[in-house]
Amino acid sequence: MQEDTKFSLYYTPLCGYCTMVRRTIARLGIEDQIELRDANQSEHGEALFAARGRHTVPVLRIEEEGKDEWMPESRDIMRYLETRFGDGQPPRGGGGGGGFFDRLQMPVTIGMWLLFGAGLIFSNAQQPLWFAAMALGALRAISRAWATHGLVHVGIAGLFVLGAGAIFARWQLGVDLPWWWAVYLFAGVLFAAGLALRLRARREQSPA
Ligand SMILES: N[C@@H](CCC(=O)N[C@@H](CS)C(=O)NCC(=O)O)C(=O)O
Repeated sequence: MQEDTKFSLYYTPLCGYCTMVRRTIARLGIEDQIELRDANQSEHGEALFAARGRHTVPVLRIEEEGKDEWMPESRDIMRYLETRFGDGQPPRGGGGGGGFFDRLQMPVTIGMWLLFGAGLIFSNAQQPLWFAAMALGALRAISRAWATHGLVHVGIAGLFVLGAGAIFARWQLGVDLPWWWAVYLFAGVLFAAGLALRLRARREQSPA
């Protein structure tokens, strides 16, 4: 029966969520049953966009019994693969399984924003407040990088650690690193991008 089903995973090499799904595939030993399609290659990227109207990866395509299903969301894909090919247990690991760290992502993100905002209002306590915000950001980024092993997520985690270190050096040691403002700016851009992605993902999930 399974032989009649064709599975393809649309992914990109640098995407951490895709790496997470690929680790599940490797763990289940089903590499030979799932064709990997790099969405950076135009034929695959175009097919993905034609089917879904967006380029977001990972997406598992399931062609079965005349149906052609495109399944987005790394953790849904992992859960599906576990159920279909594994022991049916939910996947382990922070970012992928809806576990403890996963549930912390949203409160931690809100906490970061509040601490940054508070730093703007209470300028006499700006350094500790912004340090706390950066430290929270670093923890969040590290937990995500830990879960996905994605190169981009590891890079973001490194930048947050650098930012927290820069603010700490300024606050506690009085060292004025000339590039500290660039770190704030970068963190701001990341927050805004993260928020935009989250809103888009929510929009993507809401229609049936
Ligand atoms: N919540 C999604 C996140 C997927 C995601 O953000 N994918 C990124 C790459 S790591 C992406 O495709 N970004 C480009 C886009 O959305 O067009 C999941 O877990 O699968």
